[in-house]
Amino acid sequence: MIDFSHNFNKDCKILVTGGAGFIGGALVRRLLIETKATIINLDKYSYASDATSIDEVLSGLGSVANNRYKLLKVDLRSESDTALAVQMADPDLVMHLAAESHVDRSIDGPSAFLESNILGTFNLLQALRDHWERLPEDRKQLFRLHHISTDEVFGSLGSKGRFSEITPYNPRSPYSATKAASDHLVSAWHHTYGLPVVLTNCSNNYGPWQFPEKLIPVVILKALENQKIPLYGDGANVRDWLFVEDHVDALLLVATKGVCGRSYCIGGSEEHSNKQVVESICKILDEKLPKGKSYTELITYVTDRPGHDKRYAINPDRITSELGWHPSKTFEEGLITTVEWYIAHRDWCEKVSKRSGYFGDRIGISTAN
Ligand code: NAD
Ligand code: TDX
Repeated sequence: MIDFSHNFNKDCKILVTGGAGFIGGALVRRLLIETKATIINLDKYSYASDATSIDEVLSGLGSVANNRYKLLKVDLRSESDTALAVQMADPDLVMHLAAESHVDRSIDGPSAFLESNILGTFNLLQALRDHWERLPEDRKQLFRLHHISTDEVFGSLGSKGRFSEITPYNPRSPYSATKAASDHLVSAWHHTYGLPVVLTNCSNNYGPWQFPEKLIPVVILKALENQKIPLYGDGANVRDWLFVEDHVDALLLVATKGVCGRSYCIGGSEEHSNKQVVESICKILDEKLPKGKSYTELITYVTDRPGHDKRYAINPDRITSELGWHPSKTFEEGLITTVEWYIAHRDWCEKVSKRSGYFGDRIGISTAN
């Protein structure tokens, strides 16, 4: 683990957007545990939000930590609420993770993605520009917006090559198109208005507390419930997997040491086909919870995702050589940790499923409207 405590003293105010989501939650927990800074979590509390993990950390840390944490239930789609929230937070650092994040949902309902990911980012940028321009010179010099984005903005790879910071943008799903638009807005606000920004594009994350709609939790939960495990298309699509805590390490490094105006690609260098991922999960479950026949028998090939990107892979040379970042967990290690976590937290999965009304049904194959 990397020591960031010296970068965030008690006077530092960090605004995290999307802190009630999967990656934002992991970031907020780390900031609470490892720094003395004040953390303001701005989140609209969507179907994908849950603060159980943050509440657990807060109750372990006691009243001093509680005073360092504020939750603002705010929707970035509202210009006035966003402006007010930024005023109240008065941040020195902003880490912007709030977004609609599930590709399948973006196929069924793209407008929510345009609103949150594009309009929401625009509202935040306008509010931050106003805030930054009014800051006293010493705080103005240190202020920074860190925009957290995805490798999906680069499109789909063939069997060779990897994405890097100079790869041209070529988004192909409604989700990735809106994330690409938000990246461009952030970059434009830097070049036009001088807003100090850093940007990261990361590959697929996995780990504890991920809402059960993404591949890895879907597979674990379907297997535990003895239901069919859906593998889209021929299962040959490849993703580059990164354990969420390693992403948080990278984010903290870029936020504190990254060069202003620069972007950094983050990836685990762990390329696996979906079929390999699903079979690995089944193998872990065969060992941990044997039930007579292998969980692999539940694997079912289903209709492919429309426009399904074939392969993502990140070349992390810049963040490795400039900032010294390396992932701490292999995919094998991270997957065992994750499977164990979901086995032990089925009550949490039931709770968030009930609250959101999402019970693992197939989404993302209807005609977009
Ligand atoms: P998530 O869906 O788990 O969490 C997103 C959070 O953002 C939710 O709590 C939601 O309520 C909040 N949010 C959405 N729209 C909002 C709005 N209009 N106003 C306020 N809050 C809003 O997503 P995640 O997987 O934690 O991803 C976080 C960020 O990281 C996203 O920007 C995503 O594009 C990016 N990212 C994710 C991955 C991944 O594999 N999950 C990989 C690379 C980049
Ligand atoms: O049930 C499934 N079966 C299946 O075969 C699901 C949910 C997915 N898949 C496939 C589709 C993808 O090829 O698995 C792969 C991973 O799918 P997702 O978990 O939906 O992730 P992906 O579409 O790759 O996008 C993720 O990584 C980049 C995150 O959701 C994004 O927020 C992030 O930007």
